[in-house]
Amino acid sequence: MTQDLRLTIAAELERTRTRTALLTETVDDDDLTRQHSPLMSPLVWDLAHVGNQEELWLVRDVGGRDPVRHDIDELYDAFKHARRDRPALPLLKPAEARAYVGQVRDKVFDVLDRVRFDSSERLVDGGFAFGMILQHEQQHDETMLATHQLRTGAPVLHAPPPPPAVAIPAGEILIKGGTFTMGTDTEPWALDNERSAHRVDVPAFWIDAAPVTNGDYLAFMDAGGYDDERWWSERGWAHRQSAGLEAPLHWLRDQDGWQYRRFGRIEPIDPAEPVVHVCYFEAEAYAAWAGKRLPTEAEWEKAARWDPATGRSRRFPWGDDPPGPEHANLGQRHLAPAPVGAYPAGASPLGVHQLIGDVWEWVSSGFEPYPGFAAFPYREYSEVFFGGDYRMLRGGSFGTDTAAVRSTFRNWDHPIRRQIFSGFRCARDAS
Ligand code: AVJ
Ligand code: FE
Repeated sequence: MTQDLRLTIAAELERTRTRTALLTETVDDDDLTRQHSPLMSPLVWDLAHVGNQEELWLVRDVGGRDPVRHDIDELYDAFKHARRDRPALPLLKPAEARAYVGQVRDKVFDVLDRVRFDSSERLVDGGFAFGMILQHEQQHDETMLATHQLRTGAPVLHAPPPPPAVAIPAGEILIKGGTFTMGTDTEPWALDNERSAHRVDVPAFWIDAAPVTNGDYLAFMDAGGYDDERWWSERGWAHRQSAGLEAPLHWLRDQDGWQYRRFGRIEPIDPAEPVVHVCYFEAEAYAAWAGKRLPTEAEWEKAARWDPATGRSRRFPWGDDPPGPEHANLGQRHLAPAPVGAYPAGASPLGVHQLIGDVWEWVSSGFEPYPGFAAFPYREYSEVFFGGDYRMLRGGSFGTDTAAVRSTFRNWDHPIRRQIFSGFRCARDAS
């Protein structure tokens, strides 16, 4: 058992590093060190930051080893320097950063060989610290993928297109009222904000069987949705005006209509694909125009986990099995969301499709702790963000790795952000 866990962790660490390498070796040193958007770090910062977190938690804390580099912690502390200021820091050069993450990783494999998972120490129990650190790397890999999307120049990432639609999801699904279990005590690598499991009473509601598509969203645009204040919240309208929003990020207009630029390629808009790169305020305006609203976080999680046959909350919409390629579009296997209806095997028992993968889904809730929350192992992962100007995002995107998403996983961002792989689906009251 312990040996199995060791092998699983080693394989996951290797798999994750392969992805990091792909994202940081397909571009030249200039692209690694430049800033592609003030919203993002230079890629070379993400790379060394991943290594530095791994060193802090696994080499020094779990392993009790001497520092690999004792002099760079401050440079790679996300709270010390804002993203926009990071290019001006005396960062490790690309070759130094690669050597550093490699040295850290060698020590981590040594720590992994010797660690006792059955120790009473909560940090290593069930391999948690390793799971946390490989999820952290995967989270930064998704951030780096968003940086690649913002980068200009010739395409460097390649992947087969997502699978075609093979099912037609129903329009909306009724989720019966009643309590369900939200959050978890049993997911070994769940982060602090997903804990603990608690009962939540959710009145009956309707939820869209699939994310809102480009076709749906174009109808909102064609109906003048961006120019009609009625559909926007007060803050949303102010932002729409000041930012000059008129289409999702990365959409380009020419004489024939809209196209998008995706990882350096210009492509026609696929009306069957979930809309991506919209901010919370755009999602909210679309929902109002459609006579609906965004789901709450509890509604989203009930739709994703609650099994009406047993009343139990499951790990994923399709059951308790980990995500396979037949279930969901995850892990940068494709460089786009899949059309609606491409993953019938991933649907919930009630027929809600594509909750996991494709696009992160904005929900209407802010970031609040669950009852009995305890920061673990560090306050800066979640606790310092509670009550801030955030909205939650659920379900992961095509750029989220399987190790970094669960039906309990909670993501958040400012409501104006749209450089992330964000889309949404709508809900409405049943009464
Ligand atoms: C959970 C995605 C909001 O990227 O800011 C990475 C994850 N925390 N390093 C982020 C995270 C520390 C976090 N999100
Ligand atoms: Fe980080």
